Amino acid sequence: MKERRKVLVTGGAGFIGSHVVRQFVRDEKYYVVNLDKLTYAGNLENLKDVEGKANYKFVKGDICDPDLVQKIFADHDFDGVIHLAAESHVDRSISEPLEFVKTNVLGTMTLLEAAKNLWSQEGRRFYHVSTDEVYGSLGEDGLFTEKTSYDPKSPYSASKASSDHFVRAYGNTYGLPFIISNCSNNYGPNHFPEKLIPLLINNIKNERPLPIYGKGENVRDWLFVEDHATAIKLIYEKGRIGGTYNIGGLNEWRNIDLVEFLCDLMDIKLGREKGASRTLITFVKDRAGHDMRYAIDATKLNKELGWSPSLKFEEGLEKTVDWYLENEEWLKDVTSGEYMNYYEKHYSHSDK
Ligand code: NAD
Ligand code: TDX
Repeated sequence: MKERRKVLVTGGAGFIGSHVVRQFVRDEKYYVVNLDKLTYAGNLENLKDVEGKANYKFVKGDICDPDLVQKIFADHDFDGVIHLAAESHVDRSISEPLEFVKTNVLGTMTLLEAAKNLWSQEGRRFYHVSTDEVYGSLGEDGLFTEKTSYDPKSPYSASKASSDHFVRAYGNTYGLPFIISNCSNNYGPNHFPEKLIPLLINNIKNERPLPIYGKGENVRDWLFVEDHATAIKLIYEKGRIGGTYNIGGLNEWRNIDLVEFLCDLMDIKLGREKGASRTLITFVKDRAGHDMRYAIDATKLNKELGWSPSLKFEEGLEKTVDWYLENEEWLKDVTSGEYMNYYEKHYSHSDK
């Protein structure tokens, strides 16, 4: 058998990362090393089905640790890096902005330095997975394109914009072969229940209040996580070096409309009276600096690489609700903190 292509995925135990890792491990031509610190957002239960596969290795560690990162690069001679590790929750970035600078900016720099110093550039690619939030906030009209100027407005988006800039600077200054994609809001299985959709699913299930910031008029463009992971694999394999790709679902929802739709869907799933869950909706103080609207134009990705979302939102949301209802243990472990013990339990007798 031909030698496998080695790829380093960072943040592979998180929400999107676990779907990316799974897609690459399923493809036998890859050998995947997953470097993840297992912060509160990292959960190895997301990856039970790939554990023990011959073409997969998990390394617990911090992308901000230069010795570790350099050792991993030296040990594996990767063809490429898919960098997803980050602090990802906007509300947390408002209360703890420095954590976001550390991981998202210094962590990215640590990886870039290793790639610059330890890679011969030929044939490699450093792929940074980023967000549409770097473009700021839209008014009622228009879409973010790859040419939209950066205008980040939260500490989270400022840290992601900064890391995007550093990736491009390493390309320009040192010739590092890079690709960046900027994606809209994801939803789907394994989403940590601090983010809107899984938080709502969990609260509806437990008949707890559904906190809606402000008037619920903010708009987000939602994409099923598997479709994002498919786009990432395609861009990694076929995207143009030095290129930027926007990824999005052309699927805008006002928060309040989404919440009402989800309430009605879950009433059916849970056998509750129609309208029961809507009574849980509670308007709360708005998020500081809350971006009004995000919406992505993914025409370039569609035209150049033929990608388009595979699922309609209604189907994706139903799949997501079904997953949460069928995976009660996952949700229980995550909300109780039990999942944090998983690493100790599963790896205490192995060298991983
Ligand atoms: P997540 O918070 O679910 O997961 C982040 C992962 O990174 C976790 O497994 C965590 O343990 C790991 N991590 C954090 N700090 C680390 C460190 N210092 N060293 C090593 N690992 C560390 O995030 P997500 O929602 O899966 O997002 C993944 C990436 O995609 C992020 O870069 C995010 O900015 C980007 N993104 C997310 C969305 C979205 O809707 N969730 C949309 C567009 C882009
Ligand atoms: O309790 C809530 N109530 C509420 O009204 C929460 C958690 C959110 N919201 C609103 C804020 C947003 O308008 O719902 C919308 C979605 O919020 P989040 O799920 O926190 O996502 P958002 O802030 O849009 O950012 C997400 O998408 C882009 C991800 O967390 C980022 O990592 C990604 O880059």
